[in-house]
Amino acid sequence: MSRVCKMSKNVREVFRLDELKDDIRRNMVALLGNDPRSKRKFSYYNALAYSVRERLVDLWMRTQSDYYDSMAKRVYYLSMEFLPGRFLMNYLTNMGIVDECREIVAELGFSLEELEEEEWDAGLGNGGLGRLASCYLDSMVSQNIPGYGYGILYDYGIFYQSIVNGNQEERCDNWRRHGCPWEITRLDTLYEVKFYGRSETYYDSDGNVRFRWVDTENVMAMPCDILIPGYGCSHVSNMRLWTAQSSREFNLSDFNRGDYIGAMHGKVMSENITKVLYPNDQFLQGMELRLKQQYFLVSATFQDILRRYLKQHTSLAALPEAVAVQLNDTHPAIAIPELMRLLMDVYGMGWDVAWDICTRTFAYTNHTVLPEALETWPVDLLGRLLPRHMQIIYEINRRFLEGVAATFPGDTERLSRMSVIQEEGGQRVRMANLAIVGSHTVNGVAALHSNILQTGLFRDFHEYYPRKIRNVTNGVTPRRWLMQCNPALSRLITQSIGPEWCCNLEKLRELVPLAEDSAFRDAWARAKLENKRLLSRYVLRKVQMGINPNTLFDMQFKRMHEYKRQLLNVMHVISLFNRIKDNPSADITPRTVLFGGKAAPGYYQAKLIIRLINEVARVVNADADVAGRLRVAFLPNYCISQAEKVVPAADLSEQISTAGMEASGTGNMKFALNGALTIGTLDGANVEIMEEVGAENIFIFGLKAHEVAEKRRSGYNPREFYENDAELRRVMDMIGSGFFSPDERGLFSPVYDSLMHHGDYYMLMADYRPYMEAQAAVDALYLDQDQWVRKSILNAANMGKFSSDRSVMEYARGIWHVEPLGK
Ligand code: CR6
Repeated sequence: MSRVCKMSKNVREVFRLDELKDDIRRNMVALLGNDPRSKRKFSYYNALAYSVRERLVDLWMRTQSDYYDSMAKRVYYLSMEFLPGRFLMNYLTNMGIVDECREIVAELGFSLEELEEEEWDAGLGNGGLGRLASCYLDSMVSQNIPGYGYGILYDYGIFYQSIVNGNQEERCDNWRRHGCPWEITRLDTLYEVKFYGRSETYYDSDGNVRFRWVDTENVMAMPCDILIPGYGCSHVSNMRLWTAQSSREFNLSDFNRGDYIGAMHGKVMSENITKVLYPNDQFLQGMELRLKQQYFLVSATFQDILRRYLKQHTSLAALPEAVAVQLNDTHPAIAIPELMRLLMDVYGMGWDVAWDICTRTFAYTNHTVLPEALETWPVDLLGRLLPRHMQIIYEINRRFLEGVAATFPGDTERLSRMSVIQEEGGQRVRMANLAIVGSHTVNGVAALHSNILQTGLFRDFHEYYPRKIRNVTNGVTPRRWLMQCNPALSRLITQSIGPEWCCNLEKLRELVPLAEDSAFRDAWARAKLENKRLLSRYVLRKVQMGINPNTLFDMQFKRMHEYKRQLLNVMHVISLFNRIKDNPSADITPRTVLFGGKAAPGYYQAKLIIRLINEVARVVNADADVAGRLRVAFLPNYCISQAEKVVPAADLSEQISTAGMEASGTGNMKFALNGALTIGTLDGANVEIMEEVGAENIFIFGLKAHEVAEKRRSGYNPREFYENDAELRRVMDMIGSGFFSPDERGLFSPVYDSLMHHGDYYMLMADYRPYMEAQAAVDALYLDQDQWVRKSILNAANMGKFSSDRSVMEYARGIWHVEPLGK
């Protein structure tokens, strides 16, 4: 922390702020070829971005030489997704120059906020998993843990969602079409990535049988770096994102034959690898292109890791002492056979030595137990694309199963459950099993989830490797998710307890006594109201709807998925609507219910629920009896920059997944950190949030994870709830009969049927009444503003645990075995 305070004193000098204005003008001309007298916001945003970025390059190079000089062990965070959002404000926040920059920009005739709005989000991820990776990079570099993020620079990130006649429509997210000032493209660094071909044996000069991968089709990987400034900027790291380039010798024979277009076709095809992010959240699409993307990331990254390592070491034997690789889910798990291949086929090691190095290098994080998300690849597909890897996987499995058989003699069922190769229904490679076998540590992302891994999904593995599976509860960076997105609240907190909280979130506890101070409560409420006003203006701009900041802002923003139960929230809205209609003079707590989230383009049911939300909103918002008491809106295109507006303005955070299904959740943390009260099930990290904030400061309802499992075993009958609960029955009948879709009565039958006729897998019917009761408690508490605000303060004050600084430190000490540099 002292580092940060020291920094802010001479921040003008360190970042040459006196020259910033001139640099912006210079970059307008030199880099953008624009006249500085033009008042184009987009040009000024870019000129500012370049001028900010160039101030970090020096620090970045210094950080890199620090790493070299100290021979520090490095962490490589391999992830198919990063979700950084916008960079400008994050750079300024972490550099500590937001206010200074605001003044300078004003002198140029702009507000910082309007220039900020010119930046397009970097949406290189689907949701929580990608955003977690970005939070972890922020926390690594802010705590001087030498590390890098490695990923893919997709030309098209997560699609742009618009709502047309109530339905989701997808547009491509061509986020770099006007360039991206944060990228540093390394045109001169290219690695070759191989695909297809075959594995052949040969004898080396000592007469040993060796393998080589031949007749391959090659694609080049080019790195693009984006700097990641740590808070206070004593360190600056980067993420390195790969982009596919055709290899130059590609299809030379076609050229020679005069088939120019044929040769170009190959070039174009090979560059397709990094074109587009698969837009599925927790659903395996199983396309060959996706596996190509995964191997492309892994192969390029390992060439880079070994190049850097071999600059300072002569033998690969000490790799695990210098390199820790974290696999963000199984998406990059092909890294395990890849490292084996490199160590054996390229560097000539024997199996046992190579395997020992491998298993001391890798660790794997599991992010879901949903069966449809667990990756398996058909053996013939994987074997065709990566023939040598397939051989290695078979050999890993053979040796592994030998060990299992020795420990559990005669237990063939266990062998087939644990095998890396799934036999039933055509041979497939189980990537989770491969990742567990090839890693020294496996972790879940919240206590409950890790427990479910140990006793459920990975139970056999937990019995075989009793210390391998552990927990590291997720966290979020307080820099972006409080300091940057919520200046009103941050200012108040800093005035009250000093600035240290943003690097030591546990400090927020000092707010606890202030919850009893009515002047502080007033100030807290004013900050919330200010944020609600800002959001109201945004909603008006986005969906042309006025919302009243003095109503309870009830928010559910996350990917659309049945297990997250947006539908349960809609059922509550319909119930409120009916209560008002039945008794128009009823005294009810005025609410604004806001939704946001993308559905995977092929996920029919999730898209239908978006439509239902919009149709319910249409009916509710048009009703004169309801006016002023209930409003509903779906905000299109939920993304990081939208979250930064939504999160600070929430009163109530909806975290209502079926217990046992949300691995952790991180939105739950962001909302509570910004003073929202949570209504939620005992799922994922909600359990730990309750432990931290106290059961009296959170609205917990519904089945617990073990009860859900028990009900599934013993037979669950959703109809029973329908028959015994008139209010629920009425809601269901309205959905099923077309009350919300008068022009297309059967539109929502699939929603009705999934609950009434197809078993209600996510148990909404069972949780409806408990949810309604919890919502009634919310209403009652909101009427007592003093108590509500008190609890809001206590929520934020007790969120210290959920800083990603804490999570990253647990990984560093317990899994990566690295220490912060300079300590
Ligand atoms: N969808 C989990 O569902 C968790 C994040 C980050 C998820 C979510 O509960 O918070 O990962 N899982 O750990 C996957 O993406 C596979 C997610 O974001």
